[in-house]
Amino acid sequence: MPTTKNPMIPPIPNLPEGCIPARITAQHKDRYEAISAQGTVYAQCKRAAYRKASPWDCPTVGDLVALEYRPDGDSLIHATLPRKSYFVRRAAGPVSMQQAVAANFDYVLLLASCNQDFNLPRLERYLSQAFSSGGEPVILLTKADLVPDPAPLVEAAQSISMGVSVYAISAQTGKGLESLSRYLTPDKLLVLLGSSGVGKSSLVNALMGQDIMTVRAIREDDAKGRHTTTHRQLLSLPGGAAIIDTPGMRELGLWDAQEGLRETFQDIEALAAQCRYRDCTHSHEPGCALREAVQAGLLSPQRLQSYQGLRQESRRGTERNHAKQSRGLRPQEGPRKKIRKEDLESPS
Ligand SMILES: Nc1nc2c(ncn2[C@@H]2O[C@H](COP(=O)(O)OP(=O)(O)OP(=O)(O)O)[C@@H](O)[C@H]2O)c(=O)[nH]1
Ligand SMILES: [Mg+2]
Ligand SMILES: [Zn+2]
Repeated sequence: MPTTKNPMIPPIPNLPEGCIPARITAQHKDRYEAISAQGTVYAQCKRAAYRKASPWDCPTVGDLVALEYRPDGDSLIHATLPRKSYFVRRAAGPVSMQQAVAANFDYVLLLASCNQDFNLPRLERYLSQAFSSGGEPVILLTKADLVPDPAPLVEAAQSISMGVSVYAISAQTGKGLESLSRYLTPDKLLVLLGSSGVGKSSLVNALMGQDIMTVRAIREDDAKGRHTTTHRQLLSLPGGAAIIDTPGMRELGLWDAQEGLRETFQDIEALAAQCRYRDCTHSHEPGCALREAVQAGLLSPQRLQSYQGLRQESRRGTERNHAKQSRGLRPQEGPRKKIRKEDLESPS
């Protein structure tokens, strides 16, 4: 019987009787692939244990679970253990419920490529997702071999990164990969986030030292990816760390990130608190602190624009999800009147 000492499977006290810890590495509908002291196993959720489970309770890639090992047939998952970090999306179904789509990672590697597809507002959006996940974000500018000097792009990314580290790397030449070693220590779990075609799977292969994940050329005309990776997959790296390769953001359904948005734009949110109207749209209202800051040269108009765009998109995403899932059960909202802060704050 193979016993592996894998840093991805820590000892866990008080598991249900007869269970061992296991880490979910992939999901195929109701069937899971996991690593455990028994090696790689296939497993399903134990019916009785998950009868009343919500989508949130169900295992996802990266989760630690309590596993009843069965040598002949699928093993049984008795419990999903609490998560220290996760990405969520709204689960399909009649009620709006959340579902985790990757869990327990330490670092979120945000990838953007040094080609014509480089786009700061998109990077800001990914950053907001990363901040709300509980993992520590790191920005990687991929395909650095395609530009004579990636420094200007690194600087541009730093201008919006809120202190998050930015590295230029190339999976093809290996340039810059050594800067990742500080994140690749044993028992650390990394997750990749970025649009299709930025080179997530290529980075995984470079770190693995062999071609495990399928990689496909991007479209020549607009440099967009072809959605090659369709499932999340956790792989153990040679040094003891592990990495979760993912499909692009759209496939992950991560468009609803109000909370992370707040962190990415802390500076703007702090300023916005000084607008005269509490529900200021920062477009035409008198006493708008944001427009005043732009006029005074204290805030870049592009940054305000990208904040506005993301806020709208995120709000639309939320509304779309709510609408889809509550099927008209939501009360109708009338037109809202502007509320003055003074009206709320002064005792009357
Ligand atoms: N020049 C150059 N090309 C790269 C580099 N890394 C990846 N590519 C190319 O970019 C294309 C897309 O790479 P993938 O690794 O499949 O991208 P992905 O992010 O996994 O894409 P999806 O799975 O669709 O989300 C392939 O043609 C790769 O060869 C790099 O460092 N330099
Ligand atoms: Mg891929
Ligand atoms: Zn305002």
